[in-house]
Amino acid sequence: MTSSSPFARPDRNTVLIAALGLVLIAGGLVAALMLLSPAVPEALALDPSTVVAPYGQDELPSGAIHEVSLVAAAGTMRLDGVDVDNVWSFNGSVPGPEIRIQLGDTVKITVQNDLDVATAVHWHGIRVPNGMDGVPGITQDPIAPGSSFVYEFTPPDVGTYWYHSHKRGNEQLERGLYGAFVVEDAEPAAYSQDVTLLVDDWLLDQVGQLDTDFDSSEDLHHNGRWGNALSVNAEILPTITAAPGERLRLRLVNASNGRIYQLRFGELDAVAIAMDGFYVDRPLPVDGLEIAPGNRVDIDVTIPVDAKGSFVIADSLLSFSPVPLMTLEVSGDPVDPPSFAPPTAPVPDWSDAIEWEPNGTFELSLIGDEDIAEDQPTGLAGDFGGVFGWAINGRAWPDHRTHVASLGQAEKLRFVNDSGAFHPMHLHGQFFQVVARNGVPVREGHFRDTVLLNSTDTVDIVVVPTDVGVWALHCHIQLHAEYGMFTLYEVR
Ligand SMILES: [Cu+2]
Repeated sequence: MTSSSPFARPDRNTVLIAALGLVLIAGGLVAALMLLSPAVPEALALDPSTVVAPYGQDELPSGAIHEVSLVAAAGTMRLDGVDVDNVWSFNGSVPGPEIRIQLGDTVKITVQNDLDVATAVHWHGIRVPNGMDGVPGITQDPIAPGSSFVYEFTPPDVGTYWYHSHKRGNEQLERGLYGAFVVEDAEPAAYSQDVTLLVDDWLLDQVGQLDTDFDSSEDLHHNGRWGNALSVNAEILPTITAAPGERLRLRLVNASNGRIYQLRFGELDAVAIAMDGFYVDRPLPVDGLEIAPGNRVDIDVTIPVDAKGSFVIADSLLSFSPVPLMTLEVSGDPVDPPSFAPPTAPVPDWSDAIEWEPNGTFELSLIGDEDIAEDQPTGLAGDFGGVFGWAINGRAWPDHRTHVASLGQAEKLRFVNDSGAFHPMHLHGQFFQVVARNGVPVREGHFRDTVLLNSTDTVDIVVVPTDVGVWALHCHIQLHAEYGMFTLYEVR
């Protein structure tokens, strides 16, 4: 950590103590509520057409093709006054170039790998044909050093997405291989500014260089790699400038390897209008919303006409020590605030699913070497060190059981977290709704592609599989996925 950095390295023990506190409370609750949940022999009838409709839009391809070239290579990044060496980025910048298109447009993206190691790029949250999903070894061969791969697809949904390396993410994401991907509304609401904010935390050493222990055993055993320098668009405590009365759409992406954020806007009135790309059915308060690795949240904030000066937007996950993320500097002549209702979209109510039996249960845990076969190939990262792995149903990748789902057939899945650590579970290729937490029905009013499980949470989701193929289902804490918490979800 550099002496000029205002941020203290997060104390992992503090995070763990907080997590374990939740364990005790939630554990009892789960046990009590599970006993109360009736077993239903068969899922209630549900017409998939009523639930599939809000996902896709019948937009025809516009015919516009955006040819994009992304070159992955090592370079240098200026952070907190220091040239950080051996950052890996797309086109020499962190984040990589923002890809911003209209609904119906096609992208043709050539990824050239000028790194010394193989890579692949995943378009997080975008429903792409399976072969374009960027999961090496599953949907494509890794892009070898010196070679390239062309991704071509037409995103079917508007929203805030992002792209990132899906190969050895604990190192490649951490070094900077990510960028934003926005599919604009056909008729965008009249925001004064539309700003993309990729939030990331860097783990820097004493001289401001990247800590290169990407496989730290301590991080691996706990909640992944948490950095000591919080950045937005790879800038520490950047400033957004706005005039009084302006209304901003902030598209926030959590690009961190492991860190979870809870934003605090202070005196500013901010509501969430989209989660993981999709509009919510009613605006949600932003304060207190958990934003886990992989999650996106779109925020609608209006600067009061009589406001002036600086407003700090902070992360308050650890409420006793909020960390400033960025500053909103209000200056200039006031403007008339754009007047329109925050954008929303209808989201079907699947709360009946509380009665359904899960079609699949995914127990998340840490397993020791006695559970891992000696001849088992190593994990995605390569090296378990023969000690332990993060597991789904007792199996650490590549040991796994593929879950098979039927196209268009709604199903409930249950995640059970017994591990004492956080796990933001990410399903590729489909969206889902959370319908229960710890046996208690919830109506979130939005879809997701990534859901956070606190240390002993049980979470039920409903998925209507909309795209065939073999999709990844994994924890988005990069070290957890890399060391086994990864399985497959096949839609036939
Ligand atoms: Cu995890």
